[in-house]
Amino acid sequence: MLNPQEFVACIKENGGNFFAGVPDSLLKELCSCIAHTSQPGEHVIAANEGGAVALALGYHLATRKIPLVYLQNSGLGNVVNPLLSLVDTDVYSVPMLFVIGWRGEPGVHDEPQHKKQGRVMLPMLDAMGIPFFVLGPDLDHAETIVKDAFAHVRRTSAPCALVIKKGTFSAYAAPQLKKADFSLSREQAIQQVMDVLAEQDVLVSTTGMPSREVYEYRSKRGKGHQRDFLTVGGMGHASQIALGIALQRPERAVYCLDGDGALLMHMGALALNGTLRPMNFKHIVLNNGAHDSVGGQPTVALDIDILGIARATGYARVARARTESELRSCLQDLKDSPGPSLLEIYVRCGARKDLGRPASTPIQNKNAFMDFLESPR
Ligand SMILES: Cc1ncc(C[n+]2csc(CCOP(=O)(O)OP(=O)(O)O)c2C)c(N)n1
Repeated sequence: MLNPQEFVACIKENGGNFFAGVPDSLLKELCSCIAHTSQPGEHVIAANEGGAVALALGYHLATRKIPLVYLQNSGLGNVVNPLLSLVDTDVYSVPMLFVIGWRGEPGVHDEPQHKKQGRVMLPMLDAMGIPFFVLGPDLDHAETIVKDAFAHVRRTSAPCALVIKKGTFSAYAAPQLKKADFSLSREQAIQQVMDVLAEQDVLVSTTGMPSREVYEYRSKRGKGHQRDFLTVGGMGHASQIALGIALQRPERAVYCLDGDGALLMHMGALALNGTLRPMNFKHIVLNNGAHDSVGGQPTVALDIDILGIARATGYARVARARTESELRSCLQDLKDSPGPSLLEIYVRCGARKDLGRPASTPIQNKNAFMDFLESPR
């Protein structure tokens, strides 16, 4: 296994002193080492992976140095546009090193949303003309690879990627970051929300653990999964899926359960939700100030005024809940009043160790959801 500290030291020895990215569970140990060992201004957790590429580009323009961009391969799609239309040798020819977590590697068990991306990642890098080195737990010459990768980036003034297999990095003992200590857990908040939904209401839940918590609570209540669309991939797009449904089915209340990391990832969605004014659209943001599902790396969401942004983009009602009783009254109001509405719930980080994963397939879930949407009120 690679020691994250030695790996980061090696990156720095080769001249890599700026890191931007979106965290990944497979790169969790590396991410916490980068966060812990970087000085202010040397590391930015970006809103999305395309933004990380842009930050890296800006860093290079200002310093002539080589930045490092880290991401889960799910984020490759977000990277493609700035990469091909700015960073590429046909355009500005910008040197940068990518570190990409390989979810869905063929032959390694993973969730359905990672399978296709896992299969096509190396061909995608090939098609984009990005040379790559694959790093796994058995590797004993990572230092040479990092050196070669930097040399290549320098020589060509173009990107190069290090693709990281599952289990490559050993544990990094980071000092515990101070986390917000809210009284509600995300799972409690989700259950409270689901308890107040009417029979015909539908729910679109965001990527990561929130969707797993939704699925498990429905299973526990034995009511089937037809009311829920789980946004298992496409992080940041849950509210636009909900908007797409809400606009077509104005007679049904459509709830979107969002995460703060996901909200930040494609925040432009708020402007559409507010401006198109679907009265049946109810947006709930579970704000723990972190990418909890992939290791708890911080977001800036507790430092910004999400309600103010929603209000400014045209949401009809906004509210915030921090406790169970505040949530009870906010949910009643959300239910009774026309939207578009946004309810922000402050929740603490953490999930149950034994949290399950959906037992049915995405296609089974989709079909049940569509049939349910068609059923008469
Ligand atoms: C485009 C993309 N980038 C990164 C990921 C990896 N990922 C899955 S869940 C998650 C964190 C989500 O954070 P948030 O929305 O705040 O919800 P929380 O887990 O904190 O409840 C990340 C980064 C992904 N699935 N897709």
